[in-house]
Amino acid sequence: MTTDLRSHSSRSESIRIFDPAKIAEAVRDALATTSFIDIHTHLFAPSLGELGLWGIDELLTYHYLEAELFRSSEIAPEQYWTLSKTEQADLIWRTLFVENNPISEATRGVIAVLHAFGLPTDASALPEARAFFRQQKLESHIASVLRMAGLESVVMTNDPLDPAESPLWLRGAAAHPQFHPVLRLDRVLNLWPQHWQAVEAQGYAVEAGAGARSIPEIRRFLSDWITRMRPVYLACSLPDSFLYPDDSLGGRILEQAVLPACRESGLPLSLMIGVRKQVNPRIRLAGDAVGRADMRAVEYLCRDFPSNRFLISVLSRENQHELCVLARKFSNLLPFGCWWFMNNTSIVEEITRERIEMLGASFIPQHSDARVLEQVIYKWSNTRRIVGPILTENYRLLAEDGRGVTEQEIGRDVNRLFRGNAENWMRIGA
Ligand code: RAT
Ligand code: ZN
Repeated sequence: MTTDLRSHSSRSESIRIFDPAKIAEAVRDALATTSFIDIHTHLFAPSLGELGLWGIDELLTYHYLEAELFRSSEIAPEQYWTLSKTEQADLIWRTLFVENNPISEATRGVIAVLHAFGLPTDASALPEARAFFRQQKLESHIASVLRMAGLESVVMTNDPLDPAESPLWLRGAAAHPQFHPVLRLDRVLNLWPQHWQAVEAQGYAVEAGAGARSIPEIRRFLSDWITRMRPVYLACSLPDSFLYPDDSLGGRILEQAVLPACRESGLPLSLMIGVRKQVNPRIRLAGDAVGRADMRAVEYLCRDFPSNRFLISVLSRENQHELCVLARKFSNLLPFGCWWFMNNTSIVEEITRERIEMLGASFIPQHSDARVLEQVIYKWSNTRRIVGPILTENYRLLAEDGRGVTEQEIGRDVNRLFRGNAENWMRIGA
């Protein structure tokens, strides 16, 4: 009996599908049954304690929603920041979910999360949602959220110079099989003058100018943190004005300390390029904007450092096509995700189509950037919903051009896009 079933399923797997409706079904199935790896989030393993955000009030005070609040409420940012978390969440709920329809991507996400837990979604939903989240025990809640999101694991963002985070690592935070660390270097690469003393305080002989004496010490700092954290990659977000080659302080630290550390450890470097920090500091985390970057910096890095591997995401829509072209030139470049202001249905659709057409399955279509645990539920359901029709369309065209696709081949692509490329590049699961 078992043998019959197996031979039946292997027969159906090798059947080439030409019918668009059947292709769509097979794609939906592959997307629904593959556990993804979320390669960039701001979530934290339970051993990192209070840093991990979850629950309805955190969902409502997400900075994407705070930005929207100030467009629909008279409240001044200065006054908003004096409110308690609950008062802030109440105000955002009233403004964006009661007095307005939650039709933006970020507001719709909160509705999708409530719905996924079987909670009411109408104007009076907030008290019941709060009661529900109060009852959850974190460890089991994490497991069920990841299951609901169809995720095998998530990649964190870990800052060795964050005064709230670094002591936890120095004391030996426990690893968690579903939360992979990442050594995030924004303070080292972009903000050295403000943070070099924190490196010095950890026992490294560095100085403000990051001169020749400091470089080996920065390398020692990186290598110690790589040993301590066991990150799956090193990372930095960069402004639209990022240049390479560049004789600035950050440019020297990148070239002389960070890139050698990556080569030595065999880890990729993730560069997220195009953020214009704090164009409106009054709204804090929501106050960053976007600018078009000069992609020649990426080109020269990939060309000059063929033994380094670069995971690249760009924030400007205008840079997306150039990124695909560069990925066709350099196999040490892996485009990933539709980052932040790119993570909207219409733009994800456009970018993903373009990437498949230019790169096949040799990229990572999405990451969630979740800051609040339950966000992975809506962000990954959005991704599956958007990517399904795009893959279907590509297989339909392929069938029209003369080659049907098998279920197995569809599964192979979905697996490569949403976990295989990550596993290979980051040695996750190795
Ligand atoms: O999308 C975001 O939440 C941004 O605020 C940033 O955190 C960005 O994703 C980053 O990692 O710098
Ligand atoms: Zn992020």
